[in-house]
Amino acid sequence: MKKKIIENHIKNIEKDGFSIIENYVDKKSIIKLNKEADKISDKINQNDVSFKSPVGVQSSIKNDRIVNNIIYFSENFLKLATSGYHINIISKFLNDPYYGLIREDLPNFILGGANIRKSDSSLLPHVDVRMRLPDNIDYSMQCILALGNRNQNNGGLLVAPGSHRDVSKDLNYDMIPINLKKGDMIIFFSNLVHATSRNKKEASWGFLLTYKCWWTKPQFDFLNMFGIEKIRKYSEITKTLLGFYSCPSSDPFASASVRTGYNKNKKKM
Ligand SMILES: O=C(O)CCC(=O)C(=O)O
Repeated sequence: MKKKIIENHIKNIEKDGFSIIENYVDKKSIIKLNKEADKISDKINQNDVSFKSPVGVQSSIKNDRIVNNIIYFSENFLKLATSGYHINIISKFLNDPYYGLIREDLPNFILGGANIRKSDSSLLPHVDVRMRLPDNIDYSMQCILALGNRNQNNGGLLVAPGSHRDVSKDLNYDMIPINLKKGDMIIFFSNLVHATSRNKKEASWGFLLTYKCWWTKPQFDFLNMFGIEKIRKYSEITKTLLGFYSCPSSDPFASASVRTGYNKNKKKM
């Protein structure tokens, strides 16, 4: 049953560049996650000098409520980012088939970033990759889990279906709105042209996830952020996604192969 569902999402993503998992997270959990999101966000002072605003196209959302690395503050968000069948779907695209040191049916890609944002301001059409490659060469994917209804009236996502296979720098496409209900998750290629609509109603939280091939530059150094001792306690899949098995070593005697497998737990910092 799950296999068929996963295959259908893979087909949608290949064709359109995105797919929507409806009711991915149940309503009760969504209520809890919203409460937690509000609580964590209330504690963070975005006006503090240590809070770094988004840059480039993303600077338009600098005044929105944002919690970068929500997974650092919440085990519930970390669990959502590192488990569930969206990981199986993404493995199809981002797993390195030559990795060799982790079982092929398990993820060997990494989590690039995981933040929450309230959809107050809109984002212009953009892609979140530095190279738009033709054919089936993909190295970065994103997910948005809607913690409230997110649609064309309250800052929801707009996408240009099929644009993930274009290499043009001109991002002038016809866009369609993605109307997510709370608990729905969209998975899309980071090279799919996307934007967000203007918010005319009440903004809501979105949990924004970026996953990347293990060999790309990570957005965050989770090993140092969480601390190696804490990371060691997580499951093998969580460790992999946090970069534990593919982190460049600072040990001059370490192997030149950056990637390692589950049996090698003695990573030196
Ligand atoms: O916050 C959103 O809903 C979309 C965010 C987005 O487009 C991005 O992070 O690239």
